Amino acid sequence: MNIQHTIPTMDDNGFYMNESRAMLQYLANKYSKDDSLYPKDPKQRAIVDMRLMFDQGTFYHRFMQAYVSLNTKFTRIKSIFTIIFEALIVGRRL
Ligand SMILES: N[C@@H](CCC(=O)N[C@@H](CS)C(=O)NCC(=O)O)C(=O)O
Repeated sequence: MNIQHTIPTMDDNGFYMNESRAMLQYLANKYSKDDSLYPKDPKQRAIVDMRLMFDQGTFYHRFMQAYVSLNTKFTRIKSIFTIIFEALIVGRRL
């Protein structure tokens, strides 16, 4: 179904998709009763596409970079406190 084995993955009657933003575009194109969610007017649609690309290419990317960086720092700080705890409380030598 999805060779990347990521979620979300979608099965629309045998038509398989991954990539969440492409799914949203497909679902709006196929099932929307009007064009309020995904406008047909090129300029209006461009605004929606611009926000989808911003989410994918800028926001998500930078958020994950920040998360990984913070998580790495947190792990390092935790290991320092573990060493201090073991030295002071458990009595292990530094
Ligand atoms: N660009 C993809 C990202 C998909 C993705 O990375 N999904 C994550 C969960 S949010 C996942 O399945 N990770 C597991 C993995 O990469 O093995 C989308 O928007 O759907």
